[in-house]
Amino acid sequence: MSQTAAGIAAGVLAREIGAGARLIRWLEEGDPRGRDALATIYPHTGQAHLIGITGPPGAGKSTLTNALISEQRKRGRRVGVIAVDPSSPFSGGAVLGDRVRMQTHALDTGVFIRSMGTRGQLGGLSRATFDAILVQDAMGYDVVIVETVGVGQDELDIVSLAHSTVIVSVPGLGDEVQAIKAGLLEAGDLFVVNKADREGADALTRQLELMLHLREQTRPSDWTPPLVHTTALTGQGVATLTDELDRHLAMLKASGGFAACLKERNRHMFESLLQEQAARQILAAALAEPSAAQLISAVEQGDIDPYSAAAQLVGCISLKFS
Ligand SMILES: Nc1nc2c(ncn2[C@@H]2O[C@H](COP(=O)(O)OP(=O)(O)O)[C@@H](O)[C@H]2O)c(=O)[nH]1
Ligand SMILES: [Mg+2]
Repeated sequence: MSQTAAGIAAGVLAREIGAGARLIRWLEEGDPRGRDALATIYPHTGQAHLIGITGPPGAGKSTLTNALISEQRKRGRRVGVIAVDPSSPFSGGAVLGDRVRMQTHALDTGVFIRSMGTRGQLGGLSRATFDAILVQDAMGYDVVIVETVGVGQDELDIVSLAHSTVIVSVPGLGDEVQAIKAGLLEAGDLFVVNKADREGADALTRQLELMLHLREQTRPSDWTPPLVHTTALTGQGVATLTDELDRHLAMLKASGGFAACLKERNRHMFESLLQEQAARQILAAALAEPSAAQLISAVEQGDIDPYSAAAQLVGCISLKFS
C-alpha cells in the first residue's frame, strides 16, 4: 500500500479499510500527510447518516451497536462504527478484541469498526472523532455509528452533532432517569430502554415518558422522540429502532435538518481548528518576545505573579497586532 497522501486518499475512495485505518491514524497523530489526504477526500463526504449512541456504562451500547450493524447489513447498507467508549469491547485496552472483531468482518468490506483512544488526542477527542467520521463518510458508508459514554463535554459535542442521537437507558441503575443528564435529554432524538428483558423496564419507561412529555411542553418540535424497547442481546426491538432511525433521517432530509446538521458540524470543526492553530501561533510569538526569557525566570523566582507575567507578555504581542 502506498504511503503517500495521494495513495492513501485513493485507497480511501476505493473503500479499502486498510487505507481508511491509516488515514485515521495519520490524522490522530497530526501527520501532515493526513491533512493532504483529507483535503482530497473531503468532497466525497457529507452523505452518511451519522448516528450517535450514548448512555451510561454497561447500558448495552456496544451490544446494541452490534445488533444495529446486523440489521443495517440486512437492509443492504454499509456501516462504519467509531467507538469512543473506553469500556467498550471495541476499544480501551481491548486492542485484541478489536482485531478479533475486525477479523470477523475481515471479508465484509461493508463494516469498518474503529475505536478511539480517549487520551492524548491532538486537538481533543471530538476533533479526532470527527476526523474519523469524515474518513468513513468518504468511504461511502451509508451509516456511521458513534458510540460514546455520555459523560464529558467532548462526548456531548459528538452526540449532539450527529444527525440522530440515541440515548440508551436501562433498568436497575437505581434512580435511572438521574443517569440521563439534562443536556442529554435535550440532545436525544430517539430514546431506548435496553435490557427490556429485565425487571424495572416498565417503571423506567413511565419515568422517561413523563420526562419526554415535559420536554415536549417546554420545547415543542416537529419531531416527537420515539421510545423504543430493545433487548440488544437477542436483537429484539432492533428492527423497530432501525425503522425509527430511518424515519428520523427521512424527516431530516425533508425538513432541511440534514444539511443544517452538516453545516453546524463543519463550523464546529473549523472553530476548533482555528482555536488550536491560533493558540499555537500566539504562544510561539509570545515565547519569541525578547522579554519572554526574563519574565519566565522572574515567575520562577517568584518576583512576579504568573497572572501579571502572562498579561504582560500577551500585551507585548497584542501591541503588534494593533
Ligand atoms: N439482559 C440483558 N443484558 C444485556 C443486554 N444488552 C447488553 N447486555 C449486557 O450488558 C453488559 C454491558 O453491555 P455493553 O454492550 O458492553 O454495554 P456498554 O458499556 O453500554 O457498551 C454485557 O454483559 C451485555 O451482555 C440486554 O438487552 N439484556
Ligand atoms: Mg460499550
